[in-house]
Amino acid sequence: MGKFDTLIKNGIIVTASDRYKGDIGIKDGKIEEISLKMADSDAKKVIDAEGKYVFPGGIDAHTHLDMPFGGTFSSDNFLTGTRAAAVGGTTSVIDYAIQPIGDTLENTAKIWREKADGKACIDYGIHIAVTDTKGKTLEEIPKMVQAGYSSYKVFMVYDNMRVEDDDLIKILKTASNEGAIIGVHCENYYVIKYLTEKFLKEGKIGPEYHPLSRPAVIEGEAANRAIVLSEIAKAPLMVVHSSCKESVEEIRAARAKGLPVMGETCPQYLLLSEECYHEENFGGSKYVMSPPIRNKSNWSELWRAVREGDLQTVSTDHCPFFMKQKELGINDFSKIPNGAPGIELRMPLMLTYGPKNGLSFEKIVEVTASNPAKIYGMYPKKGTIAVGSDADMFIYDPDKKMKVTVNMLHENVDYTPFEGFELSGYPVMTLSRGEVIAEDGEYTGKEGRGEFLRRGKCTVI
Ligand code: DUC
Ligand code: ZN
Ligand code: ZN
Repeated sequence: MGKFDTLIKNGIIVTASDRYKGDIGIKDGKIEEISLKMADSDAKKVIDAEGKYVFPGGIDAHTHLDMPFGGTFSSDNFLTGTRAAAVGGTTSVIDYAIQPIGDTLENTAKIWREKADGKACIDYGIHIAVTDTKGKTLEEIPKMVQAGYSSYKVFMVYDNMRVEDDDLIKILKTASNEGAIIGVHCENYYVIKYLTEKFLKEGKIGPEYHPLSRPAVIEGEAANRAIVLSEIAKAPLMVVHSSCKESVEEIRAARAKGLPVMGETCPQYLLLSEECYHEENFGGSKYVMSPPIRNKSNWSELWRAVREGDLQTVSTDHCPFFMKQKELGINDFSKIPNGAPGIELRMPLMLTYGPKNGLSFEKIVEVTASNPAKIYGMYPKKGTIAVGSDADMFIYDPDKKMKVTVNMLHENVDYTPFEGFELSGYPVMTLSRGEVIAEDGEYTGKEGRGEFLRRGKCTVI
């Protein structure tokens, strides 16, 4: 018997820093050896990746699986969502556990583990969204960080989830003392409330008013406020889903001052524009997410920010709802469940549209895999192709041209915001801890094989 369980040969291996043709030997779920040429006889199973790329498995650090929102639940659970992720080349997710008001963080984590364990098909971590600081919430943070929940989230908007600025400072202070990072959803609650009430009173009820009720300027304002609060708390900060120039400018200015501030964006903000809200027959509701899709004048600045390192990660904010669920807001745009799918297409979209916008494949690996692993305490177990790392990878065929249509996807939802997008290549095989879990557009692994990622301390990059 060979010395490896699996050998991937002849592929072009891409990491955040390298691109070279080589062979990868895998044993017991880990990368055992990388060299220029290995013998087939060294392995029980040989995968020929000639003419293809081998990328580290994607890490989607921002998903909402099975999430309660606006009287319903996001339609992908841990089984369907992570299966779709695997087909699209993503091998780890970090999902947001939402603290039920009045509940403990420990129980919040338990609720989310029950949603995920036995269902997740790829490895998963959990960020905890702190929604209620009454009781002993803050005191729980040190032990939760020890247990592997090393990142937190705060919403500045949404009734039932948001916290006020004084609580945000306290969470920033407490979590950062433990080496955790806080991601903040930055928008101005009171302006949204004011504009929403005004539009509805004027009979302006359609999805096209969603973006008008949440203008870019209030994302910039809230990002600035979160940054100031983090400076006062001397805490690192991640501005999640930055959608526009206004918030990018705040992140950039903070970093230029030397503050430990980082930023994330998502493919929908890089590729879609606000005209989508005018799609007929309530079609605009497909794009109702927060922050909203912006004017296309933001695209070049967002791509620049990813290219030049002002933004460190590209995640999805995957939060799908069927059109039937979107209809909860047929007579009131503010009742449309916020969110859209994206978990399956992130890697193929980035690998097609990134290079057209000046991103090398190495840079794409950095923002979709290596940086999330580093920031969220998983590197080098995850996020790279290196000896000793988990054998999480996907093989990408640059000749597999595709045109996106919802029917080819595995997400549990009846539309994709990227319908009709051309793709210049596609993942043809995904491995997680050395096991082939997706091949030629189908999930082939066992259901529920994903493991909880007990993450270490976070890092500012
Ligand atoms: N934004 C969304 O669009 N959905 C879920 C949560 C969020 O912040
Ligand atoms: Zn958010
Ligand atoms: Zn989100």
